[in-house]
Amino acid sequence: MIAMVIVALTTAVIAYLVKPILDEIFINKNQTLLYVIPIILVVVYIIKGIAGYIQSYFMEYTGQRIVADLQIDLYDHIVMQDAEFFAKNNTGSLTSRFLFDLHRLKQAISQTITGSLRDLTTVIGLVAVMFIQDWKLALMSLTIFPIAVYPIVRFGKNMRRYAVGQQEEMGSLSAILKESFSYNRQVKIYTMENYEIDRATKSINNVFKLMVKAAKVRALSSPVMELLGGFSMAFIIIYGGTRVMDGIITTGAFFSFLTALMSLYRPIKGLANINNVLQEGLASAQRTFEMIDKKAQIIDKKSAKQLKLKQADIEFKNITFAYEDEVVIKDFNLTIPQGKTVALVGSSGAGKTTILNMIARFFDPKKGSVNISGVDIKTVTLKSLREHIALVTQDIAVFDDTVYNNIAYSKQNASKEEVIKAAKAAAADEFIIELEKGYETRLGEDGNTLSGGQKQRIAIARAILKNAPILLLDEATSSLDTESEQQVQKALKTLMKGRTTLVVAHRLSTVVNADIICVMKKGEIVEQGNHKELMAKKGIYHNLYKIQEAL
Ligand code: DGT
Ligand code: MG
Repeated sequence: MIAMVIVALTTAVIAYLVKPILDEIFINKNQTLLYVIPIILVVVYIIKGIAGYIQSYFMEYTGQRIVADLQIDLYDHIVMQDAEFFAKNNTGSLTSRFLFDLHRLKQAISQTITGSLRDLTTVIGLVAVMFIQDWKLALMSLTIFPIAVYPIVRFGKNMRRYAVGQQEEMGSLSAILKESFSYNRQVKIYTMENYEIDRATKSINNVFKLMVKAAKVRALSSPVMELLGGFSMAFIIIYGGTRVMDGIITTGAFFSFLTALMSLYRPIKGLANINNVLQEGLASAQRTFEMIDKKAQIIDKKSAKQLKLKQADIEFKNITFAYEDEVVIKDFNLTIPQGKTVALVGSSGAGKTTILNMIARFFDPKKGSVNISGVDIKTVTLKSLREHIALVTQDIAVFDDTVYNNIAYSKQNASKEEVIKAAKAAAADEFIIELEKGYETRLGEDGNTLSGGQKQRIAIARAILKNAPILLLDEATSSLDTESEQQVQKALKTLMKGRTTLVVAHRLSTVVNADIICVMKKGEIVEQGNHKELMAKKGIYHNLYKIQEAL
């Protein structure tokens, strides 16, 4: 801020110096001042240069630091959000908020808060010079000033409208691009290339139209401004010239006045533009802080204790669960005895994944409690609870990192031997060593270099490495071929030994060995027992099993 004030002052001083330059050097032909004034001028420019450097650098530094701090805050915050938050928010829009909103916020900060201060002090300094040189002329000029400022404001408003339109259109264009590129095979098989080309062309042309409109305003703005400048200049020359001829002011004073007036253009333009930038920045700030103010619902209680168990049993007690207002589980009761395996089977949408999600507290039930070895999981810390659980899900998550790091994700300090052992147990070692760089191969986005079954085995190896007392498998072997499924099943069998396991599977052949099988329908258990008992019952399970056997 100090540097800014210095920049403003030196700008005014330079305009002021025009008077002695003209009057003393060119008109009075003063020999000493011929050398003194240029030296003063150079010194003033040096000061202005240094102050200008300092203020630009710190302005940028502050703006960037604010963005970086906000990004860190926002990231911390988003990562800590509940599963519900991620179910509701589109990852693309989260990313765009993260990058673009904060960038615009930075521009608003550097242009309004800091830029306006510099422009305002500069305007004050220059107007002061104008009044010092000739207050009457200054008053005259300032009354015609609003006429000159009006078009600037007008142009600014139009520009803003086009900018907002551009951003929206760019957003839909990027959605079109993303979809048509990543669903490329769908586009091809349904021969929708032309449809997609039409869609993209329309969107690209909309962007083009808005860009051209903005260019038109921009191209028009400077001739209009110059013309207005020309008019005011003509008026000032007539009025000021008369005053010089009448001997009221000196030639130097007049030119100093003119210099100050012309130097006003840039800071005034800056000030006129502040509102636009500020509005955009405020919109971004609002979106950002909405996100930061949103508190996660599933967090540790103040009195939360550490859960520390070698073995565990799980009990669902009178659970009622709803996504928003839609009840999907009602009065659900189930006990998974320590070290036993319980399987959930049943039609798609029955609520199996939902049951699993509650154990890890991705979601909390609306009523009832989930207890682990008699302890309500809401009374322990999330971290200690989740340390007890290994999870392999329907949607397999592979990070864009090496195979080694992908497996070691569940145990940061795992040794190389442990990782390989886990991979072997998951029947993954065999294909990993075939990869170009073995365990050091990078998997690429979404693990695109692997097949679905290979990714699944990596995820299973990760779960094996964690060595947790509770194991949750949600369709963990669904994308394996029969041979590797058998291998993985064998691996899982060793893994399940002594662990409390909840398995969800559509293929009943994978659950026949479970200690208890629960058949679910619309959020309720409709049949329960081991394979033999359920087969003898000749109910839903029996039917399902017969159908699958026939396939
Ligand atoms: P699956 O995986 O196809 O065999 O089906 P389940 O048994 O795992 O079903 P689940 O628990 O994913 O879904 C149960 C019901 O809840 C189903 O009607 C869809 C609905 N549902 C699942 N996840 C969400 C969610 O995140 N939000 C909302 N509003 N509803 C959800
Ligand atoms: Mg499911």
